[in-house]
Amino acid sequence: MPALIDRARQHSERIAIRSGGKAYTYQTLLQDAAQVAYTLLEGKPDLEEARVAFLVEPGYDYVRLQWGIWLAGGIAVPLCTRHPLPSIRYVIEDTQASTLICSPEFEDLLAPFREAALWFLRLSEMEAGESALPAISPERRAMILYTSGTTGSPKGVVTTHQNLEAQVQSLVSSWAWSREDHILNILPLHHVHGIINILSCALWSGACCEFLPRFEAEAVFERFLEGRINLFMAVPTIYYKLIAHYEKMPPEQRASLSAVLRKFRLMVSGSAALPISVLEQWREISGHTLLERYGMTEMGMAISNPYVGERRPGHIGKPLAGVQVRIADENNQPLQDGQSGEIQVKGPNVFQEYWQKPEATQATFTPDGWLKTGDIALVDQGYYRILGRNSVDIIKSGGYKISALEIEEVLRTHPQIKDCGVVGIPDAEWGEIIAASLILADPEKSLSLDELRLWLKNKLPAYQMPRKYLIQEDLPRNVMGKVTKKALVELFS
Ligand code: MLC
Ligand code: AMP
Repeated sequence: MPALIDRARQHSERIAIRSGGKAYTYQTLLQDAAQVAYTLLEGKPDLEEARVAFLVEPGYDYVRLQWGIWLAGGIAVPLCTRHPLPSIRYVIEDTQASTLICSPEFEDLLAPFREAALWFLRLSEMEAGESALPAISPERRAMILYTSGTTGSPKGVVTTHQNLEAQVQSLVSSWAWSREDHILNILPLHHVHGIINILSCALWSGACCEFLPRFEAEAVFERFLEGRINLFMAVPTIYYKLIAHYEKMPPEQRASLSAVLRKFRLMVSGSAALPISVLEQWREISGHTLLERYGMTEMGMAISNPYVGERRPGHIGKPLAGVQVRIADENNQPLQDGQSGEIQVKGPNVFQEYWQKPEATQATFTPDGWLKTGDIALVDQGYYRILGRNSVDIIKSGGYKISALEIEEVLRTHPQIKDCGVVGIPDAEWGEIIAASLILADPEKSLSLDELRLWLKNKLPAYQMPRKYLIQEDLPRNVMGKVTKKALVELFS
């Protein structure tokens, strides 16, 4: 049994999950996850790393499915509840999922798969069983999460149970998690921030993870005011939105909220650069200097400001326990402190492979096994500071990593669009927002942007939608004819 699940037996009577107005103990979670496992196994001894894709809102059902898949020896493939059908189809087909599980609200969306040769399971169909569950060794593959890159389609990041345990253990010790902790989880559960840093660290520690199915500032503050929650982790956009909501509240409500926030043990920001202005405003409101940390789907967390000690604004901190980090030049040679280069990472936390993409896997590691993150940084008086990325085609918006090239590909399939260029432009709330420059197939015919938005709606998730458009005769190009994205960013700015 994976160590994360085995440990739950030490906390059986404690509350593991609060969701949908109910509280579930570790004991209940273990029993319900075993039911999922028996149902999936159908009497077989082991799922042998079959991919099980599942689509449920963040909450208790998500956790029991994830644990059930692991107990049965499967690979968990969480699907994004906000994705349109083409993105969901891509993941199901790319992983060659053998089973698809969903809650009732997603049955219509997933109806096209009912005919496919995969097993379509409803949440209500879980059965009890008694036979022994398979032994799962730590090297076995546990999870596939999808991430966008600078080439090709999204890639499935495969992590083993060992990788996940290393990612969790490093955070649990660095941030002093304990069974007394109670965290609110408002992040999507198809990315490491919500899955590892919040959910799995809580369950590893015997703590309680409380869910809201989606982020809403008012609902978050209501939960805070109940007084149980003592830990919070989110992307900078969420802190920005919380600050905006706080500023609209009447003074007496602000005072009681600030008083509650001051009692929190820890508040963390990550997944994108935390603007110093947000850090300072949140400090005014809550009394906390947000702990900023740095991570990536392929490795979990690698660098963090200290739990005890100076949290330096504008910096991501120092390497976490058990994680090796270096700054390297274009030839993968390590650089001195103060010199800027790529962040490269090694350690048991680093993922195993991109699902069935050996060339992409090889390209993301140096010949001596360092993960090339693509993030450019330098070490400044012992603290890492991010300077940018080595590709303009990667955009971070609301904490989501987005490939400009994938959006361009979709736009080019529109009959009225001959060519296009997509860029991220700086934005205080979202980090970056997506902007698209369009070259029309027939300049005589106009293109309605409202119609374009409607057309895109079934093709791209909301967070990948361009927010600004420019119609041009041609894109800015260099002497070689290559589109210069930096010039495009300036046009929008
Ligand atoms: C949504 N909207 C956007 C947008 N996303 N506008 C600009 N840019 C974006 N990226 C608009 C919608 O169109 C809508 O507009 C309005 O905002 C509300 O939409 P929503 O979908 O309801 O948004 P909301 O739920 O408020 O989403 C905001 C958010 C979300 C911050 C909660 O983006 C989020 O959950 N981000 C976290 C992603 C995450 O977990 N990343 C971690 C990756 S792991 P209108 O006009 O219709 O109202 C990783 C490693 C690491 O990075 O280090 O952690
Ligand atoms: P993802 O691929 O979605 O896991 O996103 C990983 C990327 O998020 C990293 O490669 C960084 O570019 C970015 N990131 C994560 N944390 C931070 C941070 N604290 N500051 C700046 N960028 C960050």
